[in-house]
Amino acid sequence: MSDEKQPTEVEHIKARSRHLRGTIEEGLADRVTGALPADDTQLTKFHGFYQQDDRDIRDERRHQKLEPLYSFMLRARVPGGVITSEQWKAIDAVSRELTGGGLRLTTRQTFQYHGILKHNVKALIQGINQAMIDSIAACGDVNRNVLCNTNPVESALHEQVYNDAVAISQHLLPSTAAYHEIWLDQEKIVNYEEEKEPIYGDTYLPRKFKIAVAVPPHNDVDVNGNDLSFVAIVENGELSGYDVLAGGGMGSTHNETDTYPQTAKSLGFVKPADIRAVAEGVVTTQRDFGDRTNRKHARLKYTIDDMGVETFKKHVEERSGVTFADAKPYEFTMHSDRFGWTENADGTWNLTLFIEHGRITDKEGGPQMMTGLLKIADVHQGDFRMTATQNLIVAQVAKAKKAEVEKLAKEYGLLKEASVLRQNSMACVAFPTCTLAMAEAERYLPDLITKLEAMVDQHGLSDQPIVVRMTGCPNGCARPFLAEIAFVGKAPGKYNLMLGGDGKGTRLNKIYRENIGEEEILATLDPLIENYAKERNKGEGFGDYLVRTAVVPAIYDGRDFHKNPEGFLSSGI
Ligand code: SRM
Ligand code: SF4
Repeated sequence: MSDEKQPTEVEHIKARSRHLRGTIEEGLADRVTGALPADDTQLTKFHGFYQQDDRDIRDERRHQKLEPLYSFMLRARVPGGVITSEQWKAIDAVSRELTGGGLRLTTRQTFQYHGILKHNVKALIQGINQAMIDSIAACGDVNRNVLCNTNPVESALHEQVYNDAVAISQHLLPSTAAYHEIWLDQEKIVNYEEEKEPIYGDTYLPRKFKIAVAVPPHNDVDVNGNDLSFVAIVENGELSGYDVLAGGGMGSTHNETDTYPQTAKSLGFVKPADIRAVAEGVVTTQRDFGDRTNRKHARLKYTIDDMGVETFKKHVEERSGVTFADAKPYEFTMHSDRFGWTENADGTWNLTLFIEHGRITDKEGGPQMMTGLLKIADVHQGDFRMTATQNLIVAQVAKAKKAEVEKLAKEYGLLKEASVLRQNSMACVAFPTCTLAMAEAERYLPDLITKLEAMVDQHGLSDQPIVVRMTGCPNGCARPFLAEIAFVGKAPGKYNLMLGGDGKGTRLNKIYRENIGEEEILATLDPLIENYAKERNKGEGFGDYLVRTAVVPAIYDGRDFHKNPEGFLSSGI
């Protein structure tokens, strides 16, 4: 047998899928099982949905000799997270009729439905498409939902940047008609061999691919956690172009040091007219050079780290026909959303609602958030904007409508008081739906935050924003490795405690304690918080303080993530 590394099984599945068709239709028609054939569960991701099962009752079902309670999670594609009131009403109706209930705003400015039974998937996809929302390429080895800054300070500029984000998303969509054939009953292509995928080719990308567009000083989209980012450069009040960053990503595997989170590297500056060509150049370089033999080494960050930024940049320049100019300076000062009312340049208003971990439901005996948002959609003529930190902006509210929107938001528990610590927290879905979760996240972080609130209060820091994130595993879905404090799940009730992000999303944190439970988390953080309260410099954030006082090293390159330089309290882990 040859020593040459072989493509992974997923590569074979893509290659024989006839451009993502596989046997999805046959699998849907099979009513004997609630599941789809294993190969097709890889392909459905490209159509926006994942097969899952309720992990809370997995053992119970096994004992009863029943198959797991399979259901599906569907993620929509909403570039920049903008959705009209009419669309909001439609997605609400679809949720009530065809899902396990509620909506889940994600860390990439879109929404997910959970608990969809197999026989409802098609009706659901048709339902959202009737509202002009689709789920094409929301998941899978392609470019996914394109992020764009949502908190416009200068509205006209934001509009322009948003249009660029939509254009990139559109440009990088797969060409296959599979989605329209399977879900929207479009006539089938007879000779699919003639169907072309000009950008992706027949096996698509080696791995998922993510793009963000940011407007400094806000880094709400976490440019460093994306494969490709465009940072708007504003000169004399006009958009002069974008600084391009490539090779960011969060995913890693516990105890495998050749996997790591990475911050994106600068490629240089380009004009607005060039961004589509550059995006395509980056994508096709990754298509051709990304590692198809090991999915843990297949993201763009490894391609770039392996070939070097300069070589990568040359490939992109050759393919795009665009020469990068020197990067221009910009500064990020904010990582989170601006809650409450803010005024737009055109005199309309935005109301940013804090939606804890993006979960929107009508809770039995609790807030009826879902209904509240529906009522707001009934009276609101502007749009809704989902943020990259799982929150929701009721955007462009006419001055005359402000009082009515606010009254509804209060009445339905959408404007509840939350500490700055809570507002700056983010957790991934994890249990019970995520198949990869090792520990709780969304269901546990709210309680832990309550305990941390007491701690920061005690040390007089209740007004200090500290970015806290939790994930149920090291895949990094809430971008934990860019937080000032992060908890990364290792086992039920156990987390790696990560410290040292800079509160702006430009520096990675570092593991400080491994595999610890709540008691030890609180006991470890308390003296650090106490010292911070006493010793911090004016305006110094918690993460910056920890780096200055050598609790953790400053990590700007993921290749240093597992190193343990001498002299830090975190050393030796
Ligand atoms: Fe994620 C896989 C949820 C953003 C890195 N992610 C998953 C799956 C689909 C689990 C699976 O493969 O079976 C999770 C479904 C849970 C569920 O029940 O809903 C899941 N990811 C999410 C969401 C919903 C988390 C949230 O709480 O909002 C986010 C949906 C974003 C979206 O709308 O597209 C989500 N995932 C992210 C991010 C953050 C981002 O993109 O800004 C990351 C880190 C950035 C990155 O990609 O490097 C992320 N998710 C992963 C990975 C690790 C990828 C890697 O490079 O190793 C996986 C696992 C995988 O791909 O093998 C994963
Ligand atoms: Fe699941 Fe892990 Fe992503 Fe959390 S970080 S949603 S546990 S894959």
